[in-house]
Amino acid sequence: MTEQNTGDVRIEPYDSPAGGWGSARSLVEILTREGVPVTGSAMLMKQNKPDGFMCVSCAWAKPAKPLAFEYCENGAKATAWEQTRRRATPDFFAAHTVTELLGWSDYALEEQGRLTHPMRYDPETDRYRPVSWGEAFAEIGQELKALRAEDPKSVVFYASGRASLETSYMWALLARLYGNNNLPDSSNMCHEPTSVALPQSIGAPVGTVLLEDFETTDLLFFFGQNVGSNAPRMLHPLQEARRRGAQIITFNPLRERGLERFTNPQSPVEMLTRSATKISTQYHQVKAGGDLAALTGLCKILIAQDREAVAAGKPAVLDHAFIAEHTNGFEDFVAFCDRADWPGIERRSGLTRTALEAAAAAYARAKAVIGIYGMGLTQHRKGTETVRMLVNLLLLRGNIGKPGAGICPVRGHSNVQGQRTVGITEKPELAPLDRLKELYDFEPPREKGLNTVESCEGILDGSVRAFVSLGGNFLRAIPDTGRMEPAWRRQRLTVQISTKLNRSHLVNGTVAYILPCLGRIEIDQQASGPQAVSMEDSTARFHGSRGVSDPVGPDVRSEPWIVAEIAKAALPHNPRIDWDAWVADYARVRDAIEATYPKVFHDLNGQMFRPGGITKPLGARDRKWETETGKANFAVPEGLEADPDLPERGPDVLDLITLRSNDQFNTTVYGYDDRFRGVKGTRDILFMNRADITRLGLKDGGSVDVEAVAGDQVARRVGGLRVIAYDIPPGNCGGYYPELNVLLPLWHHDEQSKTPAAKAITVRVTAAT
Ligand SMILES: Nc1nc2c(c(=O)[nH]1)N[C@H]1C(S)=C(S)[C@@H](COP(=O)(O)OP(=O)(O)OC[C@H]3O[C@@H](n4cnc5c(=O)[nH]c(N)nc54)[C@H](O)[C@@H]3O)O[C@H]1N2
Ligand SMILES: Nc1nc2c(c(=O)[nH]1)N[C@H]1C(S)=C(S)[C@@H](COP(=O)(O)OP(=O)(O)OC[C@H]3O[C@@H](n4cnc5c(=O)[nH]c(N)nc54)[C@H](O)[C@@H]3O)O[C@H]1N2
Ligand SMILES: [Mo]
Repeated sequence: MTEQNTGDVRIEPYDSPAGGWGSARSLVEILTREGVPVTGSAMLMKQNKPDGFMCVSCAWAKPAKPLAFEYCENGAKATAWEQTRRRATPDFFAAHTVTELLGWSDYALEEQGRLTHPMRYDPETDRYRPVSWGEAFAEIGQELKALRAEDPKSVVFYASGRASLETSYMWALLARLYGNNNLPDSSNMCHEPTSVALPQSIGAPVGTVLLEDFETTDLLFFFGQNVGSNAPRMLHPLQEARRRGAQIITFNPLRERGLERFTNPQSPVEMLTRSATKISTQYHQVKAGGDLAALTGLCKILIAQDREAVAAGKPAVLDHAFIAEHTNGFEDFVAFCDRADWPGIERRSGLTRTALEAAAAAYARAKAVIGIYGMGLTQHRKGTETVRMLVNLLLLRGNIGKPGAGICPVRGHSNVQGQRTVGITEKPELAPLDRLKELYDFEPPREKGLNTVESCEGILDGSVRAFVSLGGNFLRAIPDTGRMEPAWRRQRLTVQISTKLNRSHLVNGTVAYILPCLGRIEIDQQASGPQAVSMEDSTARFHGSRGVSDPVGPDVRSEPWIVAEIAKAALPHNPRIDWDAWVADYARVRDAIEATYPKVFHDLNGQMFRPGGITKPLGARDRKWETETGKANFAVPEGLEADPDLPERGPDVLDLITLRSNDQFNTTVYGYDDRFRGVKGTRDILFMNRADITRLGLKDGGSVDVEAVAGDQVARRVGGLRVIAYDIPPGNCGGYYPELNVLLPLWHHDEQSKTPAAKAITVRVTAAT
């Protein structure tokens, strides 16, 4: 493994709150390093403002009345990273062979700066060489045509969740015109359990909570979401809610700093007095994958208390009127909870009945409750069931479809939710195929396409011949990277539309291209003038975004232009689609989006810059359940185990959680510090419970090897990690994604949605040899 450290490694507990001075310092460091002016940065002033650009980091809601600085430490880091003065020019590529670059860390690759020129892989010299855009599209078009003639299903069109609604709409149309629904996106590794669970439970594929609900809620549950690092702007509404007296109950194996204390870096008083708001009022360190059991315990307590209350003639604990009018499957669910036994619940959750009773008591008192969750719930074998279990808890007291309440998945990439809304999906039933047929006079493919895991399987078995990628770093983000890399090279064609160099570019197909594109922060000049784009946030609101800074270079093009050129080069002419007119004026793409989705979009062009955004219509918010039963459905899980089919486990086997540090955005590594967790200068670490360290004969600070226990004859190992004694439940250990993806078997995924189960990988840890 490439070493992921700076040589100056320090591990010290970090006592400060999230936000605060630590955040200000960390930000200045990165702005300086990337050559972005620190003071008076006009760019940052426009971040997440109604007339500015929408942050390229997370998807959290954008308020109608933004703060003076409506960005967080990590949003500003993302801006600095994109707006860096550094450039990965053709000279850089001439100086390094691809084989040499394969030995570089993720950090070192992206730190070369923005890509400036279209590049084609040259096998003779093992280098990427510059080509003209014209040559690039001619060859890509020819290759794609040849593959289409053989089998249109042999090509995959991947999208990472950053591209705008406009680009995404064009991308999905390109794939369908090409002849497949092979449209995996980063959501397949992320919130796919949400997209599967919520339609089953409440008839809507996305969360129901709006930003205003934070103003009236009494209680927020936080399941497996690390707000301080991954959605820090949410700390402001949370702080406000806490000040009003709302409770926050967290379930997380780790004591994450942002969920404990927060100092608002934009409040001079808080900064000077070093005061902080306590965020969580209860903190439950559930075992990895123990949420299904913990949630069952909570529901079991509430059901039992309700029975007692009703029998004693006291007010009911459950909302029986809501359950009767709006839900289905309640009796079966009650039977399941009654059957679940306490020793099983306590063992699997790692929490005591008393602890769960405290959480249930707070829930029973609260009038309006929000259930927030992230990767800690979704990335398990039973991820979809676990999400449905959280909905069950909310349904018991009518906490969906009323102010201050609802289900709130915290989405990842800044437009990942929007991509689904405009057709990037491998599931044909989610795309308006008949409408597309009508609009564009072609026969859209009706067969299910490949999701992320299935694309990987196709690459392994040779049926996928080409991978065309709209952003992202697929090969680094997926499971089983050790098995996938050699298979990846057997593809005929790899094309990646990217802003920065990453490892996916270096493991190339026979014909391979890197196409450099503009980021969202840059001014995108087209025939009709500078263009705006739109996106959807985590609360299903659409916002316009306008670039504010100069393009990084003369040979860098916009994503819509690149997608249109690929379409023109690879597809037969379609008189109904004028790709050039769309590129000349993105408002025409928005017209097409509106024509395709008349129920969702109305006057997008006119309203997209409205402060606070356009609210997407969602039946569940008004208790209109668009499910098969016409009601909200309680779900009965199979059992309490979120990661059931693991092989026989001895006492030396641990469950590994793969985590993000505070200094990364997915596979983009900004630096080697994880401030809140007290790690400095390294990513080569393994957090372990002290008792496990002793029990396994290891040493705090010692070096260990980690091997996956998958029972499938494939060797999956990572060597030389440093053990850190940490406050993590016994039997669990933690380390960083993407470095540890080599340990994650491809088949270890959520049963229903196929999201890789990256939060519970069974491993054996031994002293380094
Ligand atoms: N700065 C920054 N922002 C980001 C990203 C980034 O990498 N950096 N990534 C973006 C993307 S694409 C996404 S999807 C989101 C991801 O944001 P999150 O959903 O926060 O994802 P993670 O950091 O992977 O893990 C979330 C938390 O789950 C906890 N956890 C692990 N296993 C379990 C479990 O079994 N049960 C429970 N209850 N908790 C568990 C971990 O301790 C961790 O605190 O953030 C987005 N925003
Ligand atoms: N073990 C483990 N694996 C995981 C996870 C985990 O928690 N644990 N998390 C999963 C999750 S939630 C996700 S979302 C995936 C992330 O998977 P991806 O979305 O595929 O990966 P990113 O790291 O976000 O992609 C970074 C690259 O995107 C490109 N890029 C950046 N901005 C732009 C832009 O504006 N346009 C274009 N065209 N390209 C751009 C840059 O070249 C950069 O190198 O990883 C998943 N993998
Ligand atoms: Mo994600």
